[in-house]
Amino acid sequence: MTFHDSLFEPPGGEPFELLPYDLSVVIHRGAIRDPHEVMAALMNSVPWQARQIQMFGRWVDEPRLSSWHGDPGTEYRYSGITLQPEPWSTDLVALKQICEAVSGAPFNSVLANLYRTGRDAMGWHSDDEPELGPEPVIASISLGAMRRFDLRHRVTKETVRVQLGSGDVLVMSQSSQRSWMHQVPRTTKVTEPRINLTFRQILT
Ligand SMILES: O=C(O)CCC(=O)C(=O)O
Repeated sequence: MTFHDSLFEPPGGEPFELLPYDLSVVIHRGAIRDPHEVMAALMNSVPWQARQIQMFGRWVDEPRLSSWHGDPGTEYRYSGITLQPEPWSTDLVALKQICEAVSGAPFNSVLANLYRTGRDAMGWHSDDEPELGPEPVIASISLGAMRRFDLRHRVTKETVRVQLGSGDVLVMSQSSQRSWMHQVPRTTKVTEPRINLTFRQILT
């Protein structure tokens, strides 16, 4: 198992590739300025929803709150549900533009997730829905509580772990969604909320 933490990171906070092969997941530490203010604004302005999703044939509560925003026509289907996009807010457009500048890719939608405490989580999955295309670029903003993010290779089972802090941006691209799965595991150590925004380009 490979464990990446700040010991392995280059000094000065320059972008850092997390994956050893079948790339690419690059972390941009502190790419969002004033993350505390951004988090506070999104806590109040995003229409957070508790949903039920289908897991192994049963309907269960999603272990987090979420909200899907995007251009008209950007439907998102996962775990037995189809989300129609909420409109963009000024804050979300500003964050989208930062992600487009950081990644060099365009985005037409964003999934916002609110992890209320460490009890909320995201299980192992890849963002490999057909509407994202074969090699999607996904930019992921973290705000609020620091949470562990794990990546596991589908074949070799090699695992990469990283702590995502407030203001960090992760850019996942190339074959990474085909070759690697990711999760945000449950933890009893975190009591504060975290927001994650994954900007995506849905093929309409
Ligand atoms: O919260 C995170 O950092 C990851 C979110 C995620 O995996 C997703 O939205 O697909």
